[in-house]
Amino acid sequence: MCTDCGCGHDPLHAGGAPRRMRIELDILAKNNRLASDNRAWLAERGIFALNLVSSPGSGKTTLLTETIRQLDDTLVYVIEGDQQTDNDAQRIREAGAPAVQINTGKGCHLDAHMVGQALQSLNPSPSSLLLIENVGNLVCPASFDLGEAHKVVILSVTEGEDKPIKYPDMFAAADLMLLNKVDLLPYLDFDVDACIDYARRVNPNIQVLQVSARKGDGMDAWLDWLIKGMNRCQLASERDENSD
Ligand SMILES: Nc1nc2c(ncn2[C@@H]2O[C@H](COP(=O)(O)OP(=O)(O)OP(=O)(O)O)[C@@H](O)[C@H]2O)c(=O)[nH]1
Ligand SMILES: [Mg+2]
Repeated sequence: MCTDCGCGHDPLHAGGAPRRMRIELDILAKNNRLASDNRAWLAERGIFALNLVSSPGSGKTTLLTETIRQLDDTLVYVIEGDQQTDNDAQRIREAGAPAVQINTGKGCHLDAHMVGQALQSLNPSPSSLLLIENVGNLVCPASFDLGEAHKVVILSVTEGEDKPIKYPDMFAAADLMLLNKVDLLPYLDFDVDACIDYARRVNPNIQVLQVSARKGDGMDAWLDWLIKGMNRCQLASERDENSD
């Protein structure tokens, strides 16, 4: 349970004391203020920021390294979140992008304060792409805004098609679901249509792309989604600059 990080998910004491609820609300309110600061900082610079969320092992880092390799004429920066190790940041650097690793220790999610600090050391260039890989956890990161433009939830086909209805908060918070490891579909009984239907039951507006970070299927559509987002973000920042 997450008392250490204060994210408020406590299966043993669900519906607990009012004091606990007040502390949780204070933590989320403080996080939201810091997330707004991050969002303003990113918007001023026209940086398109995404918060990638999923269970452990869905393929987030593999997707990021492939994305960095394929977007070789785009400035990409990465913030990595894991409880321990800097394995993922090393993988990102090997793929050619600057990365900062945050270790959350007992914590099970990134928060806006951590990301604000990481932004200061990473110092991403204006008009760049910032990819934040959250700690592998399909529950707690849903509650914590980091200042991103979109949450992108990655679900791999080895996890079972019912995850969107079992962990609805995450799929409700995300604007895009990447269904990863589709190269494994021939060996599984995963029902893609049912999975998409479940995701749209909790979030009728969620976009869905089917990808294989390992084999490359669907990567063009994902890269296209990223580039359109970056262009929109840049235009909005130029509009704001001209209206000042
Ligand atoms: N077959 C297949 N395997 C994949 C694909 N994407 C990732 N993997 C494998 O899945 C495993 C986990 O991949 P990672 O990229 O480390 O997953 P992650 O979500 O970053 O993991 P955490 O950071 O620990 O949460 C690795 O063995 C990858 O090679 C894919 O599209 N197809
Ligand atoms: Mg990873």
